[in-house]
Amino acid sequence: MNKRDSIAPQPILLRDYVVPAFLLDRVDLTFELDETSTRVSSRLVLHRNPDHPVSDADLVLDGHELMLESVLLDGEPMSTDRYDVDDESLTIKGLGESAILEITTRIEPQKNTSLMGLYKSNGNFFTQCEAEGFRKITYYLDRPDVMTRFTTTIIADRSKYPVLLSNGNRVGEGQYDRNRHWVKWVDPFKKPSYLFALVAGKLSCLQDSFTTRSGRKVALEIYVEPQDLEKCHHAMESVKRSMKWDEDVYGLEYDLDSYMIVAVSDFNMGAMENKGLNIFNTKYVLARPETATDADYMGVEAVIAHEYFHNWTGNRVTCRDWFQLSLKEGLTVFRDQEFTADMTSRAVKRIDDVRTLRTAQFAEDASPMAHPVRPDSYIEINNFYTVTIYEKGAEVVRMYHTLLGAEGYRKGIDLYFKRHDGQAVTCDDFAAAMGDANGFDFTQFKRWYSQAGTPVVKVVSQFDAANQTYTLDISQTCPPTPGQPEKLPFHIPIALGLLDAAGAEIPLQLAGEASLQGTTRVLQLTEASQRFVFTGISAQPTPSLLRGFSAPVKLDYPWTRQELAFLMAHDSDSFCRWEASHTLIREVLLELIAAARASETLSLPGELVDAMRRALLDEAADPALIALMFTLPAETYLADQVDEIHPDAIRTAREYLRVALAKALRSEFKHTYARFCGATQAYRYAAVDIAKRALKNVCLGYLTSLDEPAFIELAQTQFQQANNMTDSQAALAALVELPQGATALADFANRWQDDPLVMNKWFTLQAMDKRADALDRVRALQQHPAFQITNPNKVYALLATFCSSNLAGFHRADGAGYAFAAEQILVLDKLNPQVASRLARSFNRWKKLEPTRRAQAKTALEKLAAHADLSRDVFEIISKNLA
Ligand code: 0A1
Ligand code: ZN
Repeated sequence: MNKRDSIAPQPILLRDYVVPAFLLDRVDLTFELDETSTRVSSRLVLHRNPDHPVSDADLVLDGHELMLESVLLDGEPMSTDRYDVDDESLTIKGLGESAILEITTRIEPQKNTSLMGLYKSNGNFFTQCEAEGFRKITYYLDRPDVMTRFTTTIIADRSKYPVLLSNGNRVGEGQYDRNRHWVKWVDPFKKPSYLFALVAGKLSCLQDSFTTRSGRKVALEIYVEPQDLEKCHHAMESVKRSMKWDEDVYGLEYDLDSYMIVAVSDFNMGAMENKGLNIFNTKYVLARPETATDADYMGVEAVIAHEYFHNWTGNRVTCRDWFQLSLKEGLTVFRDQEFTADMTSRAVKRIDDVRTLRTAQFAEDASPMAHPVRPDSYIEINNFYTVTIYEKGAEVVRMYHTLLGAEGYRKGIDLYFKRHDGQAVTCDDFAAAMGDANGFDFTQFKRWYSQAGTPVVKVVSQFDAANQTYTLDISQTCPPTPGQPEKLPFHIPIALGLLDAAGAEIPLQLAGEASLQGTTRVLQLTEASQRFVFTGISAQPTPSLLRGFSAPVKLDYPWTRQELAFLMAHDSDSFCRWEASHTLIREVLLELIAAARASETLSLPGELVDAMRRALLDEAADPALIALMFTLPAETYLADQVDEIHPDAIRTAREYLRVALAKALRSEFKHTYARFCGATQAYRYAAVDIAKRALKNVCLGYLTSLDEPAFIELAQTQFQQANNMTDSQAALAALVELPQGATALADFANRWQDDPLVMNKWFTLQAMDKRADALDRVRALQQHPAFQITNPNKVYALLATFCSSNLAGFHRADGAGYAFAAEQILVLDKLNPQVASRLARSFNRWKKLEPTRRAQAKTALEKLAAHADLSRDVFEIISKNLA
């Protein structure tokens, strides 16, 4: 990396962890908010940490982009020679056992486009402190293992900022001077700085309440811009459902008098669990049928639950350091997944989650950014809010649940809270609580935290008619990942069942067992290879493997197409029924991709058509599952299944299959569309209705791909008459690439130009355009008045969608997509490094591209790397890609 090397950002290492030199007894903050500069005064009551190895260590407070006004030690002004200030910190030498420091700084939130620390959005003030944003507000021990009680006083213009919020309980308010008022908040719970929040502005509030099971009444408040107040009801219902569920399933009650949610339209991520004052991207709060799809409704419910659940898993018990991020995130994602499964359809939720895991996390595991669930090094922690930490982390927690059963899992959770409430702990502490509560040894299991990569589990089966046994030889391997050439065997729970020739479940008994033990068994694979022998099996069974996706692995089993069709029709495990269809389609697609590369004629295998027809016509089946069976795997997922990526062959194959299925099942799709086409019914957010809409819209997609006037009219009619965004968006998606698409897009924009969240959908649909000029369209759309480069949602909707999901569009043979991405990354890096870094990840697959594109991508990456002033965020992605 040439001249950069000398000044290249250095990685932070887990093995360098040292406890903090000082601890905080309390902190009092005062904010004087103003249009041109904000003054932050903090009073820190500190004492030395007796556990720190150096007894006279300096106090090093983190601080970034701050203007220091004054420092007082124990009430006396400190002369400037008693402390050092640099770009990252304020260092104070020679402190005694305890000290009271009063520090005043100035900041300019109105200029802050990184959306970290204190910033403005649509005229209001917001904060984002996780992971290291608090240091952009004031000098502080900005690390999660320093927990203390906060009081916060906010002073601001009363007419511009009538609402002043922070964590905990409101204990006082008043008039400060002629125009300004103040509000004081006290948070009774100790917390790390990353959970601090402040909001000030003109906001309207939806109020409600929840009475906890012990009878305490909690005020629920959702704050939004006034025009959005009517879009908060679904969010409020979701809060109440989450509170109830956490009491019922985990025995956990809310602990403050009020629970506040604030929606902001400029936000880097989904939402943030600040104590008592969650701050949300508007995308995960606002919903009404005309503007939000079923997926949006589910997203709101899931993210509300996620942030609410963090109150215990994250806030009451937090992380010792950022390497332990999955301690709170993996656990909280598992909790929100189970909540959604209980609120909607368990099978559908599991399939959705597995699809995300496979498309995004398996891809990450195979990329230069691969890292373990507990990484051991990072350059920029903001780059580690990844699908590995979140989704794979949730799979790890799910495996404890699978290995221990619901009751044992709950015992482990109870012990975890009993031991660690109020503490900042590690993934090892979590594993210890799970193990100790159950007498279960998780030593080997913990390799899931330290080893990156997706294990491959190979199964070989053998039926022995003479001995009536069925033998499974199961072995595991894991491909190398950066810094980890060799892996040790994982502890893998493999849930499975066996079906007889009629499709019925066979009761199972392993050799050596005294009796039959159910029809679904969880085998524990701990060796590199192991043999399992089932006895009393009288005829060749069909195995149903990895039921419910019991481990985040790739399964290698030589299914025949007949077996897959059989499982699609008969498996009692809904996940495996879908999985069989997915495997069948994937295999067909891989053959089609190979044929497309070789310029051979493509053809559709009869077994697939028959199996899919049977599924579509099965009126007893859940329409949501059928819809999922007909949802073809993403181009990016297919790119991860081949040795060398030829984007055009992938697109040709996938489009061929779509149209060929539509031709083969034309009348069945037509019939099914008609069956579920209750367009005039009132919208309900209910699993049964969502399922019908999903299948109906899948059918519409196939039918319009036939390019027949009658079906295009069907889509146009649905587009015009839809009373909900699910149907409207699906119809628009079906039309976009047709000649009729332009009018539909214009109508849509005309109707929704003032609704930023709806306009995001409009940008996304066009970013996914499969026509050859997609890049030109994306460039043109950047000039649209609704596009703003400073708004992360807009960048994700248009630029990130194009670069990371429009495979053939972005990976153009001429390299124009790469040049475009590089140019946008540089622009964004100056405004918002986190967003820039997300875009930079679009290059993660570059090493697997066919040679021409690989060379083009490399050139673009090298050009980026040559910029000496990249943020740490982008530097880390680019340098790891080039390593
Ligand atoms: N803890 C949040 C995620 C989050 C992380 C960083 C943020 O700012 C850069 C914002 C939110 C969650 O898991 O919901
Ligand atoms: Zn989270």
